[in-house]
Amino acid sequence: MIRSVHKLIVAATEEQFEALRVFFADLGLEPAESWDGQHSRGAKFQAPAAGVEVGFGHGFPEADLVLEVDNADAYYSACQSRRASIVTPPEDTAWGARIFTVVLPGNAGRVAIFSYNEPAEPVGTAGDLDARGKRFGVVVARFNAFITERLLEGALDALRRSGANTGDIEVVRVPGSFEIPIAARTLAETRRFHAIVCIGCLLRGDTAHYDVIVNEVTRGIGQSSQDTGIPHAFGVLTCDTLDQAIDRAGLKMGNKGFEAGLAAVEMASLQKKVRAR
Ligand code: DLZ
Repeated sequence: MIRSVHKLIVAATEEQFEALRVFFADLGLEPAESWDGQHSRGAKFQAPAAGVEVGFGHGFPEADLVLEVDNADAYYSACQSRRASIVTPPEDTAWGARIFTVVLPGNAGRVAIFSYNEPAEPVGTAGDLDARGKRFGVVVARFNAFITERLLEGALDALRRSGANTGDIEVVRVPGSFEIPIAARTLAETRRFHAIVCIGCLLRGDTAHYDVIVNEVTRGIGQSSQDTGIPHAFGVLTCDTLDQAIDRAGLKMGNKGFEAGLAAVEMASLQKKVRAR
C-alpha cells in the first residue's frame, strides 16, 4: 500500500537546505517528519492533498512543483515581501485560475502557485470524519477499568472506522483520571499526533472531593489542548452512579468513547483545513 507521494529536493549546501526549509514553512505547508542524521538532514512538509498529475497538451505551468492555494494573489504578495525571485507574475489562465511562478531558493527549481477563480462567498469550514493518514494518542485511566475499557473500545472503533491505521494510534494507560492531563500533554508535546483522546470515568459516589477532581481533570485537559495547539477530545465520564456510567459506555446513552474518537477526528481535520486556508 502506498503511504505518501512527495517531491524530493536535495539541497547543495546547508544554507540552501535551510533557505528551502524556511521557504516552504513560510508558505504555510504543514511540517511533517524531519530528521538530523549522521550523513543527512531532512524535513518533510505536507499539504491537505498531494499526488501526481499527468498532463498532455498546452497551458501547463513550467514548474517542478505545483501548489494549489486559496488565493494566488495573497501568496504572490507574500513571496514578493520575502524577496523571492518571481519568474512570472500572477495571470489569469484559460482554465479559470490565477497563477504565478517563483524560483526556489538556491535556484533549486520553480514552483507554480495557483488558485481557482471562485465567486466571492463567505468561507464556511467544517472538519470531516476522514482520519486517513492522521495519528492519534489515546490516554486511558485504569481506575474504573470496567467502564474505561469499553470507552476505549468505542474510541478505537471510531478512529478505525474513520480510516485511521491501527499503527497510527498509540494508547497510553494511566492510574486514574487525575493523571490524564499530564499524560495527554506529554503525548501532545511530542508533536507526533494530530489529536489526543482522553478517556476516564469519575464516579461521585466513590470519589472524595469529586467536584475538585472533576474540575482539575477538565481544566488540565483543556489547558493541555490550548497550550499545545493539539485538539484533545474529552471522553471522561463524570457520573453520580455506576449505572449512569454503564449507560454511557455502550448501553442506553451510546458510547461516549466513540463520540470522543469522532470529535478527535473532526477536530484534527478542521485544524488542517483552517491552516490550509
Ligand atoms: C482515588 C480515585 C478515586 C477515589 N476515584 C476515582 C474515580 O472515580 N475515577 C478515576 O479515574 N480515578 C479515581 N481515583 C484515582 C485518581 O484519579 C488518581 O489516579 C489517584 O488519586 C492517584 O493520583
